[in-house]
Amino acid sequence: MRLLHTSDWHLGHTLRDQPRAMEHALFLGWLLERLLVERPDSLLVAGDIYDSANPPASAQAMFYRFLSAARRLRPDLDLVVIGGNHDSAARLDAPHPLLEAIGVHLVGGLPRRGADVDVERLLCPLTDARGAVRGWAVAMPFLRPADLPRLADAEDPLVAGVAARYAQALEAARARRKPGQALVALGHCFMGGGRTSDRSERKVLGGNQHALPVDVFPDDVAYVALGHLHLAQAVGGQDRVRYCGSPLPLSMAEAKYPHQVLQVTLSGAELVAVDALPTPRPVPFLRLPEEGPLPLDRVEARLRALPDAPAHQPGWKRPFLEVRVQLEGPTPDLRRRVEAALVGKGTRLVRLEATRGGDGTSLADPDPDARLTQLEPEAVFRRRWARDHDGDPPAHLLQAFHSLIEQAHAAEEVDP
Ligand SMILES: [Mn+2]
Repeated sequence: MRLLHTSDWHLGHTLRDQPRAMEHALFLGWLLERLLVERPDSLLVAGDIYDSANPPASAQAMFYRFLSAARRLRPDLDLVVIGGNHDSAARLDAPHPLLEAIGVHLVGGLPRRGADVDVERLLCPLTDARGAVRGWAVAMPFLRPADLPRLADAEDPLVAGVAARYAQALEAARARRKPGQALVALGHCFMGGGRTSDRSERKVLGGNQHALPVDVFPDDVAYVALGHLHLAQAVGGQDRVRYCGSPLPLSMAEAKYPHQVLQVTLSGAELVAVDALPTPRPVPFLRLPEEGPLPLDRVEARLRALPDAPAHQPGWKRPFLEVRVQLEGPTPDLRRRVEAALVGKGTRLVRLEATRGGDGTSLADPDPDARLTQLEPEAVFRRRWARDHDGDPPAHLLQAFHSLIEQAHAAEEVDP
């Protein structure tokens, strides 16, 4: 039996207001092609379908078009989808009656039957091309604190609560399973030892310090298809517990990740192989200068040396660009100068990082005898300068500062 494992699509994502819809459409087209070419028995989507709890209608349409096309192209495919921390559980679950009718097993949030967890709804048989059951999936959505049993005595009640929910569902799957059938789990959670990326993965469960230990998934679970971390990785040195990562970079920090979906091969109840299928990267992510921040005039020269945009380049194909500048003094026209150097280059400036000199210290002196309020204005100005810049402030700025102070005093005298 073969599974395709993907997660963290973040449909509807924008990078500094730049839409990613074409990149998502190309990824989903590529994924449909994989369903036809590799012919996996199941497709597992481990959460963060959408970038936000309130995704644009166009993102929802894209998701439903994909599900409908996947079903049409592969009537025998098991489609299993769970909600992530970015998704609204209720919104994902709303079309459940329709999705169930076309055989899509989607669990947006922890299903309830009265006060109890509806464990049956978490279970999904995994079948082969002939329709024979080859395994059981536990489709556990992202769990919010309200989903967890109260285990006040536990060392970490949140972690213990999540572990208890998995244990309960895995037990139900074991009860269904016949010898030789594989046990598979889906989850959207933060595992201990996982490597995160800056600025992209929202903290889950009261901060990432609540990391799940890998033994939440006992050895009889042949494969764990995880979502949440955007860097593809095996957890705790175990091949069978995997984050597949996001198919696209969702921030500049993720530009160099090997974006992929995972192809998982099982034989009976055993894991045989996990192979990465790299996803297409139609839009380049550039970080300039590559070696780190440089003074503005040198950065401007680098930017002007970029090749001009190809003729008829569609807007969505324009490279994303991060520019890193080392500032030597106040540069109020920084953005304008960078943008001017980029005219005709067909890039999209999504991040302009300015590194300053100075000692970075606070304006208030640690010496209690020299409180900020007791300092002369010029002394405050000099400290402020020293925080961000090296050397003394230039004479013309000191002069300008004093003339502002005089104007402020004059205004005070007229209009107290
Ligand atoms: Mn995510």
